[in-house]
Amino acid sequence: MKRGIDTLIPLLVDQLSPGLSALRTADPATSVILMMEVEEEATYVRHHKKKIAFLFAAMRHHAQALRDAGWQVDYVRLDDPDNSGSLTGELARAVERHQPARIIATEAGEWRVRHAMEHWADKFDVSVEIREDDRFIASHAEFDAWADGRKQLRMEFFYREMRRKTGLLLTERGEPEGGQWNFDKENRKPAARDLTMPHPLSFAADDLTQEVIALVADRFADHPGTLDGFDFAVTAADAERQRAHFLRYALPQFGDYQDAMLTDVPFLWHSLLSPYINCGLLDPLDLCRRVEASYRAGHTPLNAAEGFIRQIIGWREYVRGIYWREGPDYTSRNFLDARRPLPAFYWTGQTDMHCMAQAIGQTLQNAYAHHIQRLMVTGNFALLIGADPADVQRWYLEVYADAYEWVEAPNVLGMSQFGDGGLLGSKPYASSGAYIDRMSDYCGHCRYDVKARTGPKACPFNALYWDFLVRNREKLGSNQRLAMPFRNWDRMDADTQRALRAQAKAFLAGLDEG
Ligand code: FAD
Ligand code: DLZ
Ligand code: SF4
Repeated sequence: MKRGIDTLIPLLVDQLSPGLSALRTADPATSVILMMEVEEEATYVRHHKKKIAFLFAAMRHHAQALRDAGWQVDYVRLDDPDNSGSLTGELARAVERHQPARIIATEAGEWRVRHAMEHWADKFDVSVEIREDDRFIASHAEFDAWADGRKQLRMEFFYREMRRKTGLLLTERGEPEGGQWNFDKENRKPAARDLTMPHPLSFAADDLTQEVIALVADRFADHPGTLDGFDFAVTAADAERQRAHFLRYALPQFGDYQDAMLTDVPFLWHSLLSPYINCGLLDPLDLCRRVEASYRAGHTPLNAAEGFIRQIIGWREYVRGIYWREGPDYTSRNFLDARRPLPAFYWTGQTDMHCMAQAIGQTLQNAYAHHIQRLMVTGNFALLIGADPADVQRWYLEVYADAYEWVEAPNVLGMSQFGDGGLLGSKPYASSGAYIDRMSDYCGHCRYDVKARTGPKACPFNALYWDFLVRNREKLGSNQRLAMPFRNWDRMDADTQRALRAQAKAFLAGLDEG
C-alpha cells in the first residue's frame, strides 16, 4: 500500500499568517501545506479585479515565504490545467496525491466555506481537525459568554471588555487612560486640503505580482474595477512598511479626521491596513500594541490612539462575534423589507451626485473607500432608496479588497442597512445631505443644492431621508432615537410633507426607469 504524508494543511487566502493555528503543531518534515487559487472562490461574487490580484499575489508570495521557512508547499495555480475550480475539488486531488494520515485546517472566515470543511471528513475518509482561528482577540466562547443574557449587544461595552483583556490603554490601576473609555466626540472634525496630508506608500509589482495581474486581466475581464495602478503590499514585510508609515505620518491625526471626506483625496489619514490585517499579513494585536507605544512615547495623542485601537479590538472583533453568533441566515435578514435593486451606477460611478460619484469612483479605482464613505454615502443612499440588502451586501463583498463575509455582512446588513432590525446599531444610519455637507467638501462641487429639499436642483438625499422615515414608520416609529426626526416631520405643514414625498417618489421612479 502507498504510504503518504502525515498531515495535509489546507491554507485559505485569508490565512496568510505564519503563526496560524493549523500550522502550530505540524512537523514541516512530514506535512504538506496546500494553497489553492480556485475559480469558484473568485467568481461566487464578482470580486474587484484588484482584490483578486492582491489576494493571489499575496498567496503566491506567502507560499514562497513558507518554503523559505522549511515547509513543503503544494500550490495550485488558477491556470493549472487540472485545477478542478473549487476548494473541495482541489483538496480531493491533493488527498489523492499525498495520501495524508490526517488533515488539519483553521476554520474558514465564512459559513459557506465552513460548511464545506465540515463535510471533508466524510468525503475523504481521512480524519479532519478544524482548529479555531485564534488570530482574533475574542474566541467564539468569549464573545458568547459576553453576549449571553444581554438584552442589547452594544459595541461600547464589549470594547471595554477587550480593553481589560488586552490591557491596552489602561493605567496601572486598570482604569482607562485619560479617564474615559472613548474619545469619539473629539473625532468628528471636517478636514481642509493641506500640503502636509500624508500619502500612503506605493509598492511596485515584482515579476510574481505582474504575472498575477496578467492572469486576472485575462480571466476576470468582466469583473468590476480596474487593475491600473495596482500598488498593494503583497508581502508581510511590505505590509509592515505601510504600518510603520501610517504610525509615523497619519496616526497622530487619524482621530481628528476619521469621519472627514475630501474631493479626490481617497485615503486622508486612514491606515489602509484592513486588507493586510484581514488576510493575515498583519497581526491586529501587535498593531494595537504599537499604536499604544506611539501614544506612550508622546508621538500620538490619546484621541487618535484610542480611536484606532477601538476600531480594531472593538468594532472588528464585535462584528465578527455577531456574524458567527447569529448564524448563516443572518445575511438573508431584511427587517425593512427593502426590495429595490441596486442602481446600475454603483458599477460605473456615473451619477450627478458628486458624493456618490466620488465614493464609487474611488472604490472602482482602488478597491477601497474609507468608513464614512461606505457608511454615510453609498450605504446611506442604498438605505434611503430601500435597496435590497442582499444586493447591497453582494456589492460590498465584491468591491472592497478587505471584504470577507464575516466582516462585510454585519457592517452592511447590520450597521448600514438596519436589516437585522437593530441588533447591531440602535438606529439606522440614515441622513439627509446635511451630514455629508458638514463632513466633506463634496456639496460645493455638486450640481445639486444641498440646502434645497424640493425642486430640480434639490439634493436627492434630503427628500429621500424624509420619505425613508415615513415609509418605514410602522417599523421605526417606536425607536426612541428617532423620536426627534419623527416629531420634526409631524410639525411640517401638509404641503411641505406632500412636496417632499412627491420629490422622493419622482426620484425613485427615475431610478427604477434606469
Ligand atoms: P482605518 O480607518 O484606518 O481603521 C483602522 C482599522 O480598524 C481598519 O483597518 C479595520 O481593521 C478596523 N475597522 C474599523 N472599522 C471597522 C468595522 N466597522 N468593522 C471591522 N473593522 C473595522 N471592513 C473590513 O475590513 N471589511 C469589510 O468588508 C468592510 N465592509 C464595510 C461595509 C460598510 C457598509 C461599512 C460601514 C464598513 C465596512 N468595513 C469593513 C469597516 C471599515 O469601513 C473598514 O475596515 C475600513 O474602511 C478599512 O480601511 P482602513 O484600513 O484605512 O481603516
Ligand atoms: C475571496 C477569495 C478569492 C477571490 N479567491 C480565493 C481562492 O482562490 N482561494 C482561497 O482559498 N480563498 C479565496 N478567497 C477567499 C474565500 O472566498 C473565503 O472568503 C475564505 O476562504 C474564507 O476563509
Ligand atoms: Fe451629495 Fe447632495 Fe452634497 Fe450633492 S448636494 S454632494 S448629492 S449630499
